[in-house]
Amino acid sequence: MFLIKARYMFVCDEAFKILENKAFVFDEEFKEFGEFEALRAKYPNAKLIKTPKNSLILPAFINPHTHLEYSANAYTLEYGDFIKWLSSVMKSREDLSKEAKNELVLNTLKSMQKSGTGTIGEISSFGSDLQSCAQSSMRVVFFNEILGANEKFLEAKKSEFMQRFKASLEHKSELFIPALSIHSPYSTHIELARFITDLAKKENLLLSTHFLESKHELDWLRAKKGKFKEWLKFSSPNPQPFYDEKSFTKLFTGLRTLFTHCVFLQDFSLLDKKLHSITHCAYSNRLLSKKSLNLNKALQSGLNIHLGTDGLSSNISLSMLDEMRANLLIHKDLPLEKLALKLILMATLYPARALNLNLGELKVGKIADFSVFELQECDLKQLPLQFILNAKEVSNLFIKGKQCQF
Ligand code: MCF
Ligand code: FE
Repeated sequence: MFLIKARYMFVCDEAFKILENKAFVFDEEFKEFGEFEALRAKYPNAKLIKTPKNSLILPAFINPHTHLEYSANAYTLEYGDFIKWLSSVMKSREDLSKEAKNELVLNTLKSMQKSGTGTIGEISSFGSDLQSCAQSSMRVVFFNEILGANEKFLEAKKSEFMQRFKASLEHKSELFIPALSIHSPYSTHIELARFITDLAKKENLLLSTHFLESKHELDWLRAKKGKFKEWLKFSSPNPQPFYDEKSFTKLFTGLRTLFTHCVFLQDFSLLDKKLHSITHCAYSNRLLSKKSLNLNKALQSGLNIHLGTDGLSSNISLSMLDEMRANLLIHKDLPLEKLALKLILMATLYPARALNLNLGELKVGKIADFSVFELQECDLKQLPLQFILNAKEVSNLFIKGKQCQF
């Protein structure tokens, strides 16, 4: 049992409660919150954890969408248009994934922990990130990805996928959660998509997919034309879309799914408020999509909207703090202080709900994933905003009550 106190705590409940000069007792879970002296008397054997004088404790960030196999990218992939980026991925993905050796992936995970992240959702394209994700102290939801549009290779794709999926199952633990990803509607044959949704139903697994990220994708699904028609000719001479927006989202009926991007989604009612959520990646959208998600409209739909960084394939940082700062700059129609509160929930409570994990909030009974930051005094109303603007690295990070070593 441990005892810790802080000048401030962001509880990260829906009301965004801030506790001042409080303490809590924890083991793998949060046990009790209250006054420091009272808790010390009640739990005399609890080990005291030292914190800086002006400290803030908040739930560890959850980044539900990363691509660690692309961590070697900087200067290689081309930005400004989605098809341009995709062509550069096709050209360089083998070299980039070779460069993303265990050591690079482990260091990337460590740098994410230093910026306060305790859980990630990793989209694994090749399986070369498996060992590092399984051996790291990070909590990882490991989304094994499938894609393939060419009819000729469907069986080969399925068996190659099953090998990766089974290898991931061998590492299953409380900190390593195997899951599934259907890459996108333009890249994944309907037979492969059904193969994955059947597996998700049978094994009760989480799903992730990229959806409506570019105007090209919308044109392809709606009007069966545009730049994707040209681009997909490498897999068949007269390509046709496998789905429209409705039939694609229908595939995920009854399945807990994270839809990443949705920049060009107009009808939010296609998604299920209980099971579906949207991962918003501001940096990635700026680099690839030419348009940003209308956050205000998306939030008003009542869906769970949360933040993710995407990979270094379309970002310069995997820090949720950097991602929040980008969000502060682009969503100008939302008042700054209010937006700051929302963004912190979009990096804690909301992704926890999307992933169905008992995390994201400082609350008795939740798993003790939390970070400690040092900060400066300021007006309480400004604190969440000032924290996002100024915070870089944690003083401490705890995952399942265990202190991470950096
Ligand atoms: O989210 C971004 C942009 N949209 C789609 N895919 C990816 C992103 N970052 C990396 N990817 C990967 C994806 O998992 O790039 C490949 C897939 O393996 C593109 S399709 C050959
Ligand atoms: Fe992505």
